[in-house]
Amino acid sequence: MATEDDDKTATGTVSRRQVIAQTGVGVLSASLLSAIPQVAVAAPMPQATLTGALPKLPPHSVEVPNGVKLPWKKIAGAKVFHLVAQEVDHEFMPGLKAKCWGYNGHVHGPVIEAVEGDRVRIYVTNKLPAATTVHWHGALLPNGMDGVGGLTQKAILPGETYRYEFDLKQQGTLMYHSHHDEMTQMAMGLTGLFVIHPRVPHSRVDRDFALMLHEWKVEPGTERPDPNEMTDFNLLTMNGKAFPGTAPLVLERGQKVRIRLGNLSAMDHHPIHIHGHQFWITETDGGLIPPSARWPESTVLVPTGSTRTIEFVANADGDWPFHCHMTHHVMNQMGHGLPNMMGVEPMQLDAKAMPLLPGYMTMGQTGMAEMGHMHMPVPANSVSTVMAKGKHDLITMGGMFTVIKIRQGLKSYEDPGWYEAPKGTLSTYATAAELKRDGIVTG
Ligand SMILES: [Cu+2]
Repeated sequence: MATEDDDKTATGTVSRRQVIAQTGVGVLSASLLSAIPQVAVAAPMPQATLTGALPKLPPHSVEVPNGVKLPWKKIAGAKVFHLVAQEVDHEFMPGLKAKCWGYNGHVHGPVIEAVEGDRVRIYVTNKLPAATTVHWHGALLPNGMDGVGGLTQKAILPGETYRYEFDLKQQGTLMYHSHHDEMTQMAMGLTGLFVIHPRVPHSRVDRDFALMLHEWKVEPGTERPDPNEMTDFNLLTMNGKAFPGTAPLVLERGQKVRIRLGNLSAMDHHPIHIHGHQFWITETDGGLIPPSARWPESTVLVPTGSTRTIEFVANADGDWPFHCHMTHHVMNQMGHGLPNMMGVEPMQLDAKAMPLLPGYMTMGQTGMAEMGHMHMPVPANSVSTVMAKGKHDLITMGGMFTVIKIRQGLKSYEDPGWYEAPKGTLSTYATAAELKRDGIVTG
């Protein structure tokens, strides 16, 4: 069985643990559960002016936060890759692990990176307990290389290795995934991104990131994702990580940035939103959007089975959220069977329940953020709903969420820590003098 070796990065620390009981109450000792872009034209955007102190990235190089790229070697004119489908001990975030299925020891699989016009030869070895195939999602290729079990090829049995070989006739952000028992195998994690750079660059960027979006059901206390889940996903990830397990995207101010987003979630699209900036949507998995047809956005909808690529200039310092805007996708391990406790006055209920259930406490009556301040135990292999510690307080989001950290004068792309807001640029408690000056009556 493979283990991951590159899962060290986290933007927050696990400092508090708590849980939401299925009934909407927490019981300390009981079994608990689940709980317009700055540029005015579509393209091109201005180039960044950099100091030269930062690491130079090679051409045709995509960065994979929390992930890796698949190595290759050139043999007789072909780029040769080797994917190994296997069970992987995967950590979604500190405190939450599961036995998933991935490739080459990673969930999701390593990003395959190549250049338009390349001939690729990709060997796939099946070390899973079940038959599998690999489909090259979005690729223009011979039918027999399409990787659809039963239809275009025999399934790859456990222990077998198959060869896929084709010319890359396009550029863009594609994906790869199992196309055999799809429901089970993709829910277990058998997906990856396939980036094909154009032979002649159509727009130059300083940074080029690849993020795969996914959704999972991992019942607290269990060790495997549940592939039968259709609606109640409790773990939403970017590159296999749930915040605070996601690595920040660290940018030098002024850099031009591309982010490629792929989505192979079972059932959901993800509207991915950026703070403090605007971007252009430049590509789909069908290729480049002509500049005249692009439009500016701060949220891009990434349908399942699709990729979307955005480009923007990182022109404002700060710690900016970059996250799915479906609010249940930015919580960790929510139990969706919770009753609505909003507005409930719990005092009498608590008084009556205490003698029967020592430690009993009603929770959720003003929302979920309160959970973050309670020190509650959680079941084995589960995490709290709200738990990331930020600079100013708890961050009341998790899941499909990361932080874009923009600074000036970076020496490296390591996490620079939290942003220090310059004097006069931080929202703070309004003073009595300010309220009086502006005629604000607070009641
Ligand atoms: Cu989402």
